[in-house]
Amino acid sequence: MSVKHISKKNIKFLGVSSGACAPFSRGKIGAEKGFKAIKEHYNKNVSRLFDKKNTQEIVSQKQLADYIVEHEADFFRDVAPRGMLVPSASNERLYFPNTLKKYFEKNSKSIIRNLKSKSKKKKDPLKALDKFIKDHREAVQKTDKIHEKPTTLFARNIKYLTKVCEIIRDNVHVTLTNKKFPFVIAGDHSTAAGTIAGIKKFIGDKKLGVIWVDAHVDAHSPYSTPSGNMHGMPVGVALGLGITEGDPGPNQPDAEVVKDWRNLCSMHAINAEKFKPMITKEQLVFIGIRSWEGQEEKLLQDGVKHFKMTREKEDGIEARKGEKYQHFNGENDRRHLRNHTLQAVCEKTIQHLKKEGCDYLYVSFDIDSIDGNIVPGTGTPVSYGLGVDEAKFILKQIWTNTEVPLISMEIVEINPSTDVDKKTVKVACEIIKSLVDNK
Ligand SMILES: [Mn+2]
Repeated sequence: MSVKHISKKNIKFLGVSSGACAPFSRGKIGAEKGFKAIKEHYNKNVSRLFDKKNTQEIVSQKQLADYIVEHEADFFRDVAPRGMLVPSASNERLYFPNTLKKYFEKNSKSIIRNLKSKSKKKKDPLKALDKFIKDHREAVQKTDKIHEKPTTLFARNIKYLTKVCEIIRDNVHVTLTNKKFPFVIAGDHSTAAGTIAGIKKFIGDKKLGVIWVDAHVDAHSPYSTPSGNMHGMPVGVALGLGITEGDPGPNQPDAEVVKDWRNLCSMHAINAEKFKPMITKEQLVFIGIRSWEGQEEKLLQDGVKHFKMTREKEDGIEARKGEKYQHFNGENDRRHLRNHTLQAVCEKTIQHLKKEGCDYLYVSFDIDSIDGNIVPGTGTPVSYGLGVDEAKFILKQIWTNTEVPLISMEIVEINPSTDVDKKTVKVACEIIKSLVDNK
């Protein structure tokens, strides 16, 4: 289907009401409320952006909990009902959030029943599970070196995250088939893997250019992750890291994780004979990045086009003392004039993807690309970020560009539970409105 049928005049908002990837970590659960908060804001305001026809909640909190029961209950079965602390791969203690704790308290009997019926072959499934959980925990506590830890933690919750991403993929695909423009509003960034898969499923062999506006690079895989958090991996999924050639990193995930990872990375083309990633690194541009880890640095050095926030003279957006943005002042403010105007950043981005033969663009906008002082309501706020007007400018340039058609957009990581005076929700609404008014 020709993309000219996908008009931005015909937007469909797809809401993912969950912190899909790490609902067990502190704060992350708040991402579930992001979509609802945005909707609420508009319903209360004169300009009502969302109506029933063009808005659909595609992943709910209840679904998320159901998937956990279905796929990950063995790990959390005895931990959740008592609200204990769960060990994480980085050896920190993560708190079991109240919402899910309550769910498990209410449903612990049916969870156990479920597990029993699933483990008919085993004589005493609960005993086996107890042992598994005990071994697992002790192993975590024994060591602080990542590659000696239980390998299942290299891709936490990957099984049900795959489920969530499949739902997103199918909804994005259907939306495009119905000649509508999918505008995804999601919790944590892990969902972008599902969106890209849906677009890819729709466009087939055509090339998708991905513009990743974010403080982070999000290009880990189970082979390189320091935390096991899947929200640090959506770019890694799109690139098929660890499946395609090259050194994927120091971790040694076990066979099951490897299989799950391959499934996730193949979501766009399940029955393909040979694995082909959703995109190659030439089809990717980062804007606004200022936080990454080992293996991700290699990817950047390896020629992936990027505009980082920087205080040095190099190919980046230089962090600047902004008169408009009052949060930066005093002795520690080292922002200078930017090397490139934002206009040039946008032009270079689009020209690069055009030159690489991209037929369509998708922009994945993480609200944490904006300075952490302006948007506290996000999972991992980072300072020295974009201003609101700068973010709006960048997105508008991409949105209105006539070089390569934009086929979908995603906005993520709005977390009202850590927000201050609804600052972040308001910024997100302002951004969405500025684009939608600019069809
Ligand atoms: Mn991100």
